[in-house]
Amino acid sequence: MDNQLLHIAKHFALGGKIASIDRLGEGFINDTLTITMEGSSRPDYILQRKNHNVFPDVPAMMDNIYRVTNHIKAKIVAAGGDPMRETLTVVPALDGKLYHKDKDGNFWAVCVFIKDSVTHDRADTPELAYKGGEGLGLFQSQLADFTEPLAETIPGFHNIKFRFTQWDEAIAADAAGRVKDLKEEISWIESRRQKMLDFWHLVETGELPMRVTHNDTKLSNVLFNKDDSVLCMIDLDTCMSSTALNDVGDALRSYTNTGAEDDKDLDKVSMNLEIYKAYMAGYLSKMRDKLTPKELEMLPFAGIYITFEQVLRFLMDYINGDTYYRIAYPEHNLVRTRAQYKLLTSMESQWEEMKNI
Ligand code: GN1
Ligand code: MG
Repeated sequence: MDNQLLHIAKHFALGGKIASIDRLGEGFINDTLTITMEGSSRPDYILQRKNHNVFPDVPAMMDNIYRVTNHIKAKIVAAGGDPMRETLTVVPALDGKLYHKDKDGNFWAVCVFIKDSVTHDRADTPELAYKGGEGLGLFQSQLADFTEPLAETIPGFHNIKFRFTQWDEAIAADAAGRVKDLKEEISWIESRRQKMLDFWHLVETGELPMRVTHNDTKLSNVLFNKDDSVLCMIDLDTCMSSTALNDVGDALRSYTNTGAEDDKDLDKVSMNLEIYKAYMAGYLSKMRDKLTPKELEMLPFAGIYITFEQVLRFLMDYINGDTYYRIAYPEHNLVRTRAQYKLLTSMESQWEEMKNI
């Protein structure tokens, strides 16, 4: 076992002797490991190095997660559920903080590993999409009465006005000298600028209310029991205040895609309307009575908005010289941009159908 990792893990209130620390998955942002205690046959905790380039204020992020999960726990207890299973549990450090800062300035955090659970990478069936929608709907509904302010851990995360400010700076700086070769891709962004800003205006004026949102709602962030019933939303790093529609949009962006986020074969990429329909039904089964008429009216636009934002973010990172997203090969962010743009145009071409649903 890596001694450095062991040293870090020992700062947390784990109650026992650590048997092993192993790598888990490959997120774009954080490094994730599991901790298995002596006497256990399966992992007991998740240990994560939080990327403090992405999350400038890790203590505030952990404080958000702690307060939100405690609010959810109270709801679960009131409903007779299991508060250690049906939401995340933050494990504090021995000094009482919700994180540990190591000698290199890295931030680490621990939460309980929820056993006998599964995640899915792809919504291959409408049934699974429905359940994913239920997962998000449940999360948002448990937090619908959470009124304390949350820290904005990534400033302007799904705020397109702010993204356009970053975008204009990126184009002007042209840090990687790539702008000259991206005329077509840049026009995809510019031709939709006003429409996207108009949507965000509804948030700024309060016509679309602020709620507690998850902000990274892909299917792999929904945890299921082994029988595929929904447990809870995981990966709460980006949990903050925003419009509920951003969460739905980000889910639709990932669930409905018939291809991969970074598919090189654009013929494989499109929006699956059946999956769209099922996700919405699952989400609305938990949230319909909580949403305002304006939220319901604007809901069909949610996928278009967030998919557009993702095109912009991938392309902007490519223009910046790949400083944000982890890439597997030099053109990766450009491939991602094109694949997400294909998805966006597929959504746009099915706009009437989405509205009718
Ligand atoms: C990032 O690392 P991951 O997959 O949890 C990103 C999301 C993007 C996603 C694209 C904090 O999430 O916003 O939609 O990549 N998270 C952050 O795959 O920027
Ligand atoms: Mg994430």
